Amino acid sequence: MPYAYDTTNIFARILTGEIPCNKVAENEHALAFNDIQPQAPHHVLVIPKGAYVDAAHFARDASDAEILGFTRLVAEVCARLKVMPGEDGAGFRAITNAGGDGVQEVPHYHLHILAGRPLGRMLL
Ligand code: DGP
Repeated sequence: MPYAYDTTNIFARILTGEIPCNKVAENEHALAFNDIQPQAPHHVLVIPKGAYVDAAHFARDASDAEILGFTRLVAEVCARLKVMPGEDGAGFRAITNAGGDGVQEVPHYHLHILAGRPLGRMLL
């Protein structure tokens, strides 16, 4: 099934530099920046630089290099935030919303990294 990617979505415009962001880390394939509506003391969004709508689209169509670059940037963000599990009781939660039932607002794949307080169990 082909995915229709909306090139005008807000994260596409952050990637072009049209809209500013508070950058946390970046590599060839991915960008990490602070969420504009933080739900925890640390709330970072990691996005691929390629045009992927959601996690399933990315997992299916991204190249190995893109997937590796994205994954390594997640690790870099956790290291920068000092929330790698094992570092003084730290830890984090990584979640992604997709589609209507997932209540995804921005149609460019993004992983939420939440940390900095006990996050409690996910009760849905
Ligand atoms: P989701 O429901 O997973 O699509 O969440 C989208 C997130 O994106 C939400 O936590 C708020 C954040 N967000 C929306 N617009 C902007 C923006 O212009 N800049 C930044 N940094 N974050 C944004």
